[in-house]
Amino acid sequence: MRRPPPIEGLRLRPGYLDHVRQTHLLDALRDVLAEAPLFTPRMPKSDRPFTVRMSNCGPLGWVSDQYGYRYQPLHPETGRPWPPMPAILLDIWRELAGYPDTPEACLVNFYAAGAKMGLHQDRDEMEFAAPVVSVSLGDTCLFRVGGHRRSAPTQAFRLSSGDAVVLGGQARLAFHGVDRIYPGTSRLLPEGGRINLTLRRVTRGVFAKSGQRSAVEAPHVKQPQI
Ligand SMILES: O=C(O)CCC(=O)C(=O)O
Ligand SMILES: [Mn+2]
Repeated sequence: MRRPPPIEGLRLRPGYLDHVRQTHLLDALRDVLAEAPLFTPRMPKSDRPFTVRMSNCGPLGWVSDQYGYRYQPLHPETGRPWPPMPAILLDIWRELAGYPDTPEACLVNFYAAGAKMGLHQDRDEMEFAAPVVSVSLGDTCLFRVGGHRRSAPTQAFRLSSGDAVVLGGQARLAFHGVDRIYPGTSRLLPEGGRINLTLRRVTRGVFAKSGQRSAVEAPHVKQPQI
């Protein structure tokens, strides 16, 4: 079989998080979800519910309802601010993103056995120079990615617990989605299912704008306590 052509800017890191880091991340996520419970987003035009349930952490969170797709600082059901991003997610961004400013949103997707996500572009952000960094936990899924048009050819591969994907460069605006999950392929989540986390920069970063190195990378600058 012919190998599909590489998609510029798409980086796959199979096994990026070992089991210990996966359990640390899951513990941190449990705290996030206790403060910001999963909600069911709805499609703006049809008002149909997504099959995926969602939450967020960080200063901004992605939501979808009859008024459209957007980022907002408050949980749509509790009205409270999203919880801060756990340090382990900031570490992952620093390791993988290659972008000097911190992420502003981490979208948490929970896929139960029959859930999926149609082909879409992540384009509600104002900053496309920052990649979207994705980490998966729990059951394996079939992830699909293509080009800048919905009709462009796509390729699909499996993402397992601990795998990371970076959508940068040309791939930043590539159509992508999740065709299905494979129930029972991981024992990380006691009830089964899949969690996907996507770290996003929403606004143009101050360090990116000025071309400076960020405080998190510059060794002489004291780290803020998070
Ligand atoms: O679940 C995934 O792997 C992808 C999620 C995604 O594309 C999104 O939340 O925008
Ligand atoms: Mn997406």
